[in-house]
Amino acid sequence: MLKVLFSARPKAWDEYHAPLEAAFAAANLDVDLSRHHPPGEIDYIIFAPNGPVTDFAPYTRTKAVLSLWAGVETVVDNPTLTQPLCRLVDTSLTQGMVEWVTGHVLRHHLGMDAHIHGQDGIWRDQVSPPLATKRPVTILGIGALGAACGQALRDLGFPVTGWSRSAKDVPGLRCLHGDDGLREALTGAQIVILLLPQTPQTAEILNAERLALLAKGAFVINPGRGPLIDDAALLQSLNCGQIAHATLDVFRIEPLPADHPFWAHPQVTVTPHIAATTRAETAAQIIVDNIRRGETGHPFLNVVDRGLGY
Ligand code: NDP
Ligand code: OXD
Repeated sequence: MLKVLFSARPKAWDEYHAPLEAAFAAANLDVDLSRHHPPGEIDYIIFAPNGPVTDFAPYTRTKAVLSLWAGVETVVDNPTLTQPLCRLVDTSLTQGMVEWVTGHVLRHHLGMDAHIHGQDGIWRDQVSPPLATKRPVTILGIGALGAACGQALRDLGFPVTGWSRSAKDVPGLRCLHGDDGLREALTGAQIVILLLPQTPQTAEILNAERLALLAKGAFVINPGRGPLIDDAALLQSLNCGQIAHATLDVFRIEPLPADHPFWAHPQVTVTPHIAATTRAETAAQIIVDNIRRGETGHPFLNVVDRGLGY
């Protein structure tokens, strides 16, 4: 019998316990799933960064650590972690991100705030936004989430440019990579979406110099990670009108402290790291499928490259 440790918040156990047991049964895997196995007996760890396991050294027979999160920046550098680390790539997470990103893009594209906040009895001039085809969108990071968001926006008519570390070909998107590609991707963009992982290479990738490349009055949407943006440079760009609005879901410190200038800024929308949520039903199947792969001699899916940090 396999021993699988569930290391996440107690609330997550309530959500995941039954779907995991059902998925193990459906995969014909004989598993003892618990939050309390002795470390030296554990075959797999289902892991969230806010769970109890922080030192992997005692888990001597563990074959893989399976993250419930897509972002792994808090664990990827852990020197005690020698086992393969798999990040989560999940259809529900992707769909959730597509819906959140599309919603916020359309809000800014259509200028919805003017009407939502303008219910004051005044029939204003009928100002039409440009069609989506005239609104260039750039997505930094075209992996599992960025590529899906890019394709959804392309299907709505937006011309979408995607930027990545390595050369990629995502159907329907103009794909650029590398330093020159970044400059080209940002120049004249009217909406920029950040879906990069947090690594030393992506820290403050959206800085003052790069914010200045965007079209005047551009919108910034960040569901990636807080440190991708130079916060001071963003505030300055908002105050001078270079950036019209920033919708931010992720921050250097979470929860975002109550006195942080983002909360009070009229051109900033803060959402509490809810852009995409891992859903137990689908995530359990993905995790169990990876364990089944490990047990049948197949390579694990979505193994993190520790050198690259994602
Ligand atoms: P992936 O690993 O699938 O994709 C990452 C993308 O970023 C790839 O295109 C990759 O390039 C690119 N990239 C990485 N490093 C660099 C670099 N130095 N320069 C240029 N491009 C780079 O990740 P996901 O799409 O699954 O997730 C992206 C991030 O979204 C997560 O790391 C997490 O931080 C965040 N997230 C946020 C959530 C929320 O609710 N707010 C929910 C889930 C995830 P290449 O293709 O060449 O490898
Ligand atoms: C994740 C997240 O990385 O929720 O999964 O941000």
